[in-house]
Amino acid sequence: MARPRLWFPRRLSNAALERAQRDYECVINWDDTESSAEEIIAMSASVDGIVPCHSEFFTADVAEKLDSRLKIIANHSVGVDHCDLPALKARGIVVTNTPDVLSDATAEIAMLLMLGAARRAIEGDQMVRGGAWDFWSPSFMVGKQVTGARLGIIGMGRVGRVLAERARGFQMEIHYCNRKRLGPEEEKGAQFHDSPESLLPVADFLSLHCPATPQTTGLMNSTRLSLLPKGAVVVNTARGALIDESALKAAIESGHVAAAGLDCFLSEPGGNPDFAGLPQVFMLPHIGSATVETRDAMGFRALDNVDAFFSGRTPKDLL
Ligand code: 8YV
Repeated sequence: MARPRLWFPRRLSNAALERAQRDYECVINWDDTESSAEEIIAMSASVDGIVPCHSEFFTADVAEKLDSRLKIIANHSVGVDHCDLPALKARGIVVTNTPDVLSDATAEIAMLLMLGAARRAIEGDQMVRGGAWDFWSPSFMVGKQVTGARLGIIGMGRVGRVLAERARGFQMEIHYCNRKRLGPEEEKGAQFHDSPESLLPVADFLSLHCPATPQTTGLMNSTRLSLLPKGAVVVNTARGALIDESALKAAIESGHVAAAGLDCFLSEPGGNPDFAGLPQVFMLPHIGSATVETRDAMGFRALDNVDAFFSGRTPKDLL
């Protein structure tokens, strides 16, 4: 029997692509450019599976036009807001993701953003790097202390729980809001809040870890930002859609929010140029899961799902 044919619209790690080429007939976009809806639709006629990233969009319109040859979309991402799941299901296309394996790397970036935003890393780096450091005083570059502060986590899934674990190393007091309260062994003393409205007033630091859905889009709007304690720090490593970016900018400009650490934006790649003039905003280009170990693990997890599907088993991460 001919080997299934897979399309890799982005350049995954070498180890993942080597394994894929060993086991499948592969079409790899070595140029690593983004693909348009038309290109995705055209490619679906000549492959049995696609292993995309969050940068390939499978909207309802695309789903409707995909060729019936395509059987599985094995995402190389945990987030699947780029996929219209009901529309793909209606076409009989199996969709999987890669949970678990990126939790450590993403929690590391959340910690980095939290520390960097609180301790003014960007301002400091720019000053020293630019040769503009010509003064020192005890009242110079004073930031906000992370150790012992209250951390509010919205979305206490895998990444949120790893972040809580790292934050405990900084003696932070953990508060969280989640659809479901965790059991005591997972909560580890963290305080549950049944709504963002209850959580936000105690969040000296706020970190977002929930998926982007129609319900969470614009979650952090001006009303909710105003519920944070004055001088709070906002961190986002989940999805740009969770934050109303102009409301965040206004909250930083007014001083209500002291700083923000952002790894994702409404518009990607590119980010929001309106933040560029604000030294209080520490920004990264969506690299939460970008470590060698995690990229390999994500590629392998996506391929595990493909292997299961083509050998007639239910993929572990079937959505
Ligand atoms: C990835 C992500 O960088 O997993 C996700 O949802 O946003 C990131 O980890 C990306 O999707 C890699 O394919």
